[in-house]
Amino acid sequence: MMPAFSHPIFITKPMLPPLSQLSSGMERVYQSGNVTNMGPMHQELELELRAVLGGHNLVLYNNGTIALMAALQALDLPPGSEVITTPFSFAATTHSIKAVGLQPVFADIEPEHLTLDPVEVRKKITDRTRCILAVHVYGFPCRLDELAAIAAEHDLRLIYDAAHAFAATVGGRSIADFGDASVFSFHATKLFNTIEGGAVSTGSLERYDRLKNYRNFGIIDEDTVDSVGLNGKMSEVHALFGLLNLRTYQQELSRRRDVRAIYTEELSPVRQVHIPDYPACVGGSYQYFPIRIEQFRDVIYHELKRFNVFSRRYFYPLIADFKPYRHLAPLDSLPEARKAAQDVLCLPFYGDLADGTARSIAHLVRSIIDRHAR
Ligand code: T4K
Repeated sequence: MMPAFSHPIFITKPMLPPLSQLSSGMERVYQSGNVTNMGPMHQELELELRAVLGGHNLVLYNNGTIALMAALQALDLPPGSEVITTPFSFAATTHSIKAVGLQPVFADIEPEHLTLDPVEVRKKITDRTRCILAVHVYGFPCRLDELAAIAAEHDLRLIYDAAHAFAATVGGRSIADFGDASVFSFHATKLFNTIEGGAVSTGSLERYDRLKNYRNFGIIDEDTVDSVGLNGKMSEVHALFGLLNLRTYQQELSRRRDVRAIYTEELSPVRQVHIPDYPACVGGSYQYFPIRIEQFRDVIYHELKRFNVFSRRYFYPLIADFKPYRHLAPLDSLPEARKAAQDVLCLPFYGDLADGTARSIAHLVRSIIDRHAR
C-alpha cells in the first residue's frame, strides 16, 4: 500500500509571483499613494487583459461574482425577467441572477462537455425569457453557434460565464468573442489570478459604460449618480498581482497540459473512468481536470483523503438542489446534470504538481477502483 503524502495535496495551488517582484511592484504602489479606485496598475491590467482576451472593451471587478452581477445588470432587463441557465456550475452563477432581481430557470446540460444543452434551452423559453446565462464549465466551450442561433431567433441576450475559460480559444478566436458579454473570475484558484478579481468583456460600447458605472456606485461625476451601482473596484495591490501573473500564466498553462497528459495516460485505460476532452478546435484553458467515474466517485473522493489528497466533487450538490432553488426543479428533472453531480471528480491540477505526484494520484485512483470493482 502506498504511504500517504507527507503534505496535503489540494485541488489547486494558487499561482503566485516571486516575492522579489512583488516587493518592487509594491514600492510603486506606495510611491504613488494611489491604492485603489482605478489607479495606474488597474488601468495597465485592463489594457493588458483586453489584449489577451480578444481586444473587446474590458471592465475589471473585485471578484467574478460581482462581475456576473454587473454583466446581467448592464442588460437593463425588466425586473423578474427569466434567465435560462445551467444548474451544473458554482453557486455564483445562479446567485448572481437572483441578486440582480432576475429569475433563474434551469435547463439541462449535454452529456459530453456538461455545458447547457441548446435543445433543453429551447424547451424552457417563455414570453418572460430575456437572457441565457451559459457556463463554459471546466473551460469546455458551450455550443456557441446553437446558443447564438436561439438567442437571435428569440431576441434574447446571451452571457457567458467564462470563469473557467481564461485564454481559451475556439477555432483560433478568443472565448470572449462570443455572446453579448463574457465574465471571468480571477480568484486565487483560477489559472490566471489576481487573488480576488474578475472582469467582463463586451463588444458593446453602451454596455461598457453601464459596466463601469455599476462598478463605482453608479457615479458618473461629482454632480451625477445615474444608476444603482455598488463597489466592484479592484485594488492596486490585486492589480499588481495580476500584472505579474500575466507574465507567467502561459508557463502555468503549458505545465498543466503536461499534467493532463500524465493523468490521461494513466487513467484512460481504466474502464470505469471517462475523461471528457477538449474538441479539436479548442485551445484549452486547463482550469480543472474532471473525470467521470461510474459507481465509485464518492468512495474515491473519501479514500484519497486518507492519502492526503483532496480532490473536489465540483459541482455537487447541484445548484438546483440548493435550498433557495429547490422549488424550481423537481428531483426527476435535469437528468444529465444530476448524473454529472454524482459522478464527476476533479483531481488535483496545477502547474507545480510534480509528474511523479500526478502519476501516484492516478495510481491511487486505479487501485481504489480495482479494489472496489472486485
Ligand atoms: N462562475 C463560476 C463557474 C465559478 O466557478 C466561480 C468561482 C464564479 C463564477 C465566481 O467567481 P469568484 O467570485 O469566486 O471570483 C472555489 C473558489 O472560491 C471559486 O472562485 C470558484 N469558482 C470555485 C469553483 O472554487 P471553494 O469554496 O471550492 O474554494 P476553497 O476555498 O475550498 O478552495 C479550493 C482549494 O484550493 C482548497 O482546498 C485549497 C486550495 N486553495 C484555496 C485558496 C482560496 C489554496 O491552496 N489557497 C487559497 O488561497 O470555491
